[in-house]
Amino acid sequence: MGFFDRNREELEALGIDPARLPDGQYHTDRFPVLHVGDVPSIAPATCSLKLFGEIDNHATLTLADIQALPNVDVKTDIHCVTKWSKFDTVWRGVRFRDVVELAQPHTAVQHVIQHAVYGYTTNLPLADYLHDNVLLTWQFDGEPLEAIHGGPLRVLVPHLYFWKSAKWIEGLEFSSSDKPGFWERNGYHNYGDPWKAQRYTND
Ligand SMILES: Nc1nc2c(c(=O)[nH]1)N[C@H]1C(S)=C(S)[C@@H](COP(=O)(O)O)O[C@H]1N2
Ligand SMILES: [Mo]
Repeated sequence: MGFFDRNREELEALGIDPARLPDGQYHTDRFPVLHVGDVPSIAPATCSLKLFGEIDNHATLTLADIQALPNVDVKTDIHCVTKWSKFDTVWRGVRFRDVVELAQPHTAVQHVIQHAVYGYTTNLPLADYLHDNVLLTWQFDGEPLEAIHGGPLRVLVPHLYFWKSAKWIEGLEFSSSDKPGFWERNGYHNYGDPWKAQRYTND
């Protein structure tokens, strides 16, 4: 039996349904760290989020402004395209859709591009940001989000591969046209649904 089958058996032995693992994924209790470039050191006091593009409210929100929106706790599984999945991760943040509402996008907007430090970007349809579990988050497992995991502030889009969740988020661009992001321009799928194994461009 190979590694992936053993990994699923381990889950069953723990009383966890292996059907929670998308095809080709294995579960881990660790929290791997993955990104391009260095870990930036951003003080919470200087952390901000610029809303731009086709919107009525061109605002720059401070971390405090964001934290003043209704806070929610989300417990969810996450799936990285490098094949690890982690179950029952717990995050506190604000619903992304509350920030969309604040931005007041024009009716033509169909895409939101996440802009993070060092030019990392990732794109998704506006509709994907409206789900209950999609957050702007500053807290993992009851503790302030560590810089290595994107602190002070990152995006969480748990229903897609984890590259769609930008760490060190600093801007949200609202657009009527799609703008493929960093990995999307470099061979990865434009959408990235782990349940359809949408890893590479033509998957
Ligand atoms: N700003 C930024 N965000 C990023 C990345 C990155 O390189 N830069 N990598 C993505 C990828 S490929 C993954 S798998 C997750 C990893 O998040 P983690 O390090 O907290 O596990 O962050 C995503 N967000
Ligand atoms: Mo990733």
